[in-house]
Amino acid sequence: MKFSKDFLFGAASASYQVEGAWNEDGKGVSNWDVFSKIPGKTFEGTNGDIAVDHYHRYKEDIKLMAEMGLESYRFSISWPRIIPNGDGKVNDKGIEFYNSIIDECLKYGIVPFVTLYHWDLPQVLEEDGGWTNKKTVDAFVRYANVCFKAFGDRVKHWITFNETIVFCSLGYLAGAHPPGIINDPKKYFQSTHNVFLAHARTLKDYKKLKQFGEIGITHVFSPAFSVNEKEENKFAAYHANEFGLSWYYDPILLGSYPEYVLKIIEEKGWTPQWTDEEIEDIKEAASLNDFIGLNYYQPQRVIKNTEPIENASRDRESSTGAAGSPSFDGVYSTVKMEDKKYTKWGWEISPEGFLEGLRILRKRYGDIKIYITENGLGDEDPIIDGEIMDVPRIKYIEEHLKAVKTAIKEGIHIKGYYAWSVIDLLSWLNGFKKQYGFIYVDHKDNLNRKKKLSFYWYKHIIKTRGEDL
Ligand code: 8VR
Repeated sequence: MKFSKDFLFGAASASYQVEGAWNEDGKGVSNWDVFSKIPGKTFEGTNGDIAVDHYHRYKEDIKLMAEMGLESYRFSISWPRIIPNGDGKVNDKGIEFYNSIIDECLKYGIVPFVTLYHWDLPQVLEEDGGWTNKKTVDAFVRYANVCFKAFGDRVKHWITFNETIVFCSLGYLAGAHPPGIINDPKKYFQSTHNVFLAHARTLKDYKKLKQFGEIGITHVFSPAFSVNEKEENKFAAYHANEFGLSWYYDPILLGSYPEYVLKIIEEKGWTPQWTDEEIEDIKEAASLNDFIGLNYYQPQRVIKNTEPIENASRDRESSTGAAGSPSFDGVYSTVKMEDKKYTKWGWEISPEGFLEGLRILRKRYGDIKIYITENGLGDEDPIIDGEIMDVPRIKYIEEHLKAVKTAIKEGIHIKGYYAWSVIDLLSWLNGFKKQYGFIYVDHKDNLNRKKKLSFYWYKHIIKTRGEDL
């Protein structure tokens, strides 16, 4: 089987992780510009001031993407580049930059797939309460409208938010992302609701503009599985999926929050402050949502937790995705299993978990349109005789693309696959050590670009539409 002609083979990036030029051409300061400079917050104090300098080298980078045969480039827009203080004057130079990126893509026939929010919030808004403040919701909707009007004639694929669960939980429970708040479930749930509201209102506005593109959201897709058949562990996995999956997918795809979670947060006093009108907006927007974007890296293996809650992830080290700590509410724990394979950063490698998760998703939400918006392997790539021999990455992507193929055969409606990442880039908490790209960046030699083995491999896969997989 070949992947159909309208299936998009792509790769992704995010503004803060690639652009650099953090204070150039009128860009405002983002929460990450500030947070990454607090001692101890990032690996070896790395930050995105320069990142991989995509801001100045985008032409070279997009040319390489074209050479690879990439059909679509998923990138994000930096909000503070467009509206420096979050809610005030629009920065023409920012608009100009993304116009150039978009036009450069289109020059080669690469479809731009744009994320409006991949975590870099204008610092002014962060200081005013960030996602816990409804003002941020209004400011986001306005920013989104500015983008639709500036780019919507050429951009027909929009993602509102990237991984709400990550920036909200690491921001308000683990303290490992801005604003660095530890263990505040009330604020955590409030921030998630405000993001869903911003998503809903943005969709309503987008449809009114009649630009006839598609719009959706990207979520982490990390289904939880019980480690065995024990009832208490099966219940732990159920609980993990209600809080980690249903809480995020239900409001977007069904237009309402899951009853199980609502009941518990009510008892605990964590229910967000919301109005009937807001709940109504979320309900209405569900039918306007065109697709769901899934970022899949690994499943979670879950048991009933027996450790004190204080041992939940509360710092950088334990917040970078490896299993082994209790959930914030102390109900379940994620564990590393003897018989599974893991990456150097302790992320499980499981294409089977991917396929199984897709089946579960279909059961709950029906035949929705899906894009795999991120999937890939973080590694330290071996260099042999000057060549970057990233064979494990090829293997990883190959196995996950096979799972996508099987899912499509079963009738699951997947319309595109975006490898994370198109080029080596800054990891939020792991610096430049953790590589994901098809294109290598030489930090010892002027950030020069070099094609990896996977570059040629992905090129072949695209060209043959995955026939050999
Ligand atoms: C996703 C994020 C993306 C990347 C990839 C890979 C980290 C990283 C945590 O959660 O959307 O920005 O972020 O995962 O892993 O290392 O920077």
